[in-house]
Formats: sequence, C-alpha cells, structure tokens
Amino acid sequence: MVIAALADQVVRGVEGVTDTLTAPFSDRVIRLGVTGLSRAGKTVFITSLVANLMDRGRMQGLAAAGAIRTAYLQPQPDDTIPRFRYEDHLARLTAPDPSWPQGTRQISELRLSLRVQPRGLLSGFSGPRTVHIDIVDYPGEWLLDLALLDKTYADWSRGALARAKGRPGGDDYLALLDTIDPNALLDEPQAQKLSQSYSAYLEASRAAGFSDCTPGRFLLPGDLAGSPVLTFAPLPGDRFARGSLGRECERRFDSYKRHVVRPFFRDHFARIDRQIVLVDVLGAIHAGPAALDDLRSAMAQILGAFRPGRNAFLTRIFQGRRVEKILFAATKADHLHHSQHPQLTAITTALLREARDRADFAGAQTAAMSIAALRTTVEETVTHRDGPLDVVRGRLLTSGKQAAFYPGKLPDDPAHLLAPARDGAEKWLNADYSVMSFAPSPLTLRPGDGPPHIRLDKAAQFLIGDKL
Ligand SMILES: Nc1nc2c(ncn2[C@@H]2O[C@H](COP(=O)(O)OP(=O)(O)O)[C@@H](O)[C@H]2O)c(=O)[nH]1
Ligand SMILES: [Mg+2]
Repeated sequence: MVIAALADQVVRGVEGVTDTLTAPFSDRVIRLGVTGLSRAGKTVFITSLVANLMDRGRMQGLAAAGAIRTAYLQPQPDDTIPRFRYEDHLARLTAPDPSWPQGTRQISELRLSLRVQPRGLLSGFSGPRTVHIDIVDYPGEWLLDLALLDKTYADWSRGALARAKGRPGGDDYLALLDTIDPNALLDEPQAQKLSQSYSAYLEASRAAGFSDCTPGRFLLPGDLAGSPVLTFAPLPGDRFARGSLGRECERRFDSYKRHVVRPFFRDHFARIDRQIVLVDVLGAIHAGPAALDDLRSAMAQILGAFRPGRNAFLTRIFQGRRVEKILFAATKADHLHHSQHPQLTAITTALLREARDRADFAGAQTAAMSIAALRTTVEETVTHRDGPLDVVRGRLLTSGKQAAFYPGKLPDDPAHLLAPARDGAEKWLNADYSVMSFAPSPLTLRPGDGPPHIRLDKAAQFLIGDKL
C-alpha cells in the first residue's frame, strides 16, 4: 500500500515536470475530458466540436468565437495514447452519403490549438496568444470501475450476482455457475468459459439499455483482451481453498484493480481540468424504467469519481488539484422538437440530482444541458387528430427514407418518470416512448460554417469559454 502510494506520487511528480516543459509559459493548456457510457455520443461530440471550433460560423454562443484567429491540430503531448481519429470520423460524417463513425473502444487524445486575440483593456498592447485544448476521450465504463477499488472480491461478487438475476444473459451465467464448484482446483479453460459467459451477459445487458456493466474492461478490453487480468468472473462465497478457481479469480480481481483501474485514474483521470459527461437519456427512457433507473445508479457511481475527498486513493493522485467544471449533457436532442428540450434537461438534472446533492465535487462548477453534437433533423409542426403536433423530420438509418417522428411527450415533472423507475415498474404506464435512428444528413456547408448542431456552442462556452 505504502509503496503503491509512493509510486503514484513519483509518477505524478515527473508528469508535472514534463507538462511544464512541453507547455511554454505563455501558452495555456486545457485538458478537456469527454466521457459517457458506450454509444452516448463521445466520438460524434468531439468530431463536431473540433470542426465547429475550426469553422466558427455556428458558434455564436461561444463568447470568444470572434477573438479566435485560427484553430489547428497539433501533435498531442502524450505519445503513448492513441490519437483521436478526427479526420476519419469527420470524413464519414461529411461524405456525400454520410454515415456515423465507427464505435471506438478505448482512450484517445487530440490537441487542438487556438490563436486567440486578447480582449479587454490590454488587447491593443499584446499579440494573439495560444491556447491548447487537449481533448481526452475515454469510456465512462472505466469510471464505474472506481467503485471496485473499495471492494473485496467477495463484496463485488455479491453485488454482481444480485444484478445479474433477471437481466438479459444473466440467467445463462447463473445457470453455468450452478455447474461449477468455486473451491475445485483451478482449471484454466473453465475460468475462460466463465469469464466469456460473464462478458456475454454484460454485452447483452448493455445492448438492452443497462448501464452498470462492470468491470469496464470486460466490455471494452482494448489490448487486454484474453489476458489473465480479464479472465475472472464473480463467484459465490467468502473464502476459497488454496489453488482453487475461486482463489485465482480473487487474485485476478485484485490484479485488475492494481494494473488496470489504478493506472487509468492516475495517468489520465487525475490530469483533467474540465469534463463533459455525455448521457443518452432519451435512449434509456426508450429502453424502459429498469434501464432508466440503472442509468441513474450508474451515473451516481460515475459522479463518485469527481469527489476525490471521498476516496483515499483519488485524494492522493489528485494532490489538491481538481476538475474545475463538469458539464452533464443529454445527447441526441435532435430527436426532440425544441419545445421539449426543457423537459429533457429537467429529467437529466433530476437524474443526476441525488448524486449531485451528495457530492460537493470539491468546488467544481456543474451544469446540465440538452445538446445534439450533430443535428440530423429539421423541425415541423403537423396537424394531428388531437391538434398540432411538434415533430422532427430526418432520414431513417434503416431505409434512408425521410420520415417525420414524434418520440412521445416527456412529462414536465421528471418525477413522473424517475419515481416509477425507482419503484421497479416494468413499463411506462401513461406513455410510450420511442427512439428512431436517423442517419446524418448530407451537408452543404457555407464557407466558415461547421456541421449543424444544437447548443454545442453553449457547451463549449461553459467548458472552455473563460479560458479564451
Ligand atoms: N441524432 C443524433 N444521433 C447521434 C448524435 N450523436 C451520436 N448519435 C448516435 O449515437 C451513436 C453513438 O455515437 P458515438 O459518438 O459513436 O458514441 P460513443 O460510443 O460515446 O463514442 C452514433 O452512431 C449515432 O447513431 C447526435 O448528435 N444526433
Ligand atoms: Mg467513441
């Protein structure tokens, strides 16, 4: 423990030195973390944000937009993190027949540098200065793993097995467990079979809209796929015989915490200045009350990572630093007519409420908003038998045909959704919610305009506006 603590501090110290070396005194560096559960919209968000910071015609909501002289990509400061494939993603979104970017399953980084003309009193006396924005894209699932650090293998197993009951794929895993004795001698193929079955369950639950699918690397293994550190699964019991399957799973669980979870928090998470957490609230509402409640509890766990005071390990790696601002953004708001955006924001705020109330976020400033990083629809009002209806129109992902779409009426009072979700309702009583998948529309952009969006400029203003 003590040695781990020392090592963490030494690494942080050395990083501090290189940070100052690579960033000349006059340049500002903002490390912007972009996270959210898989499919929340991180890749689309970063691509559109960068494109819109390069061509700022649609960024009126960013106060300093007019003061930015140029924006350009530069080599990122961290040589060992994969580069965010901005050019590929943008090419897909802006192709004559546009498509969504391919899913990414690991951390990546991009440095966008802005030349900004200082405003205010001194503006006449000084030339433009440079602000580097280091955007770090990482899976929200990895933040869920923080909760594992405080748990023993037996604690974790108990919770994991309780969650698996009744969820898609969960019963298959539990049935497999029935055929296995955790105290039998370790048999590697059996351990592999267990962890594959457990991963398949997590995958199926995730596809059905559940959020709490830890350990995070089981879904997003990256280059750890197939390694022993991911070859374990929850087992019933508190103590396991020497050399048994249970004992080995316990050891690998500890190894996962030490070699996977801690390094991520120490090397990446602890260096973030500003954070956006993307949340697919509409998707969860569509998936039903159980998925919405699971999203609520997953978000509460994720937000736990932004309260360093609560956790001795985090306190140590942060060393008094903190995330200064956190934005919670409900994504894909282009599925809704703007008349329903306030309701979506209210639901998002309420969803995070409990976690936000408990958290002091160590003084970080927080906000919630509804955004669409890439707007795929136009608004329309159609006449329906009960009167006018505010809909959106877009190109369907499945057929490529244009369709008008009404996703259902979100309640003005978020409790109308969150209360039944918490009480374990099986389906929504008074309403039906649907989500349609729209394809990105072919774009004809005027020179100087980035891709169309909803409130991306406001999000940028909150996250980095004060530093420009
Ligand atoms: N309509 C709409 N769909 C979006 C938007 N952002 C993301 N999506 C959808 O969500 C999917 C996942 O987005 P992606 O950025 O790859 O999510 P990630 O896994 O968090 O990186 C995309 O393929 C789109 O179908 C948006 O602004 N509008
Ligand atoms: Mg992605």
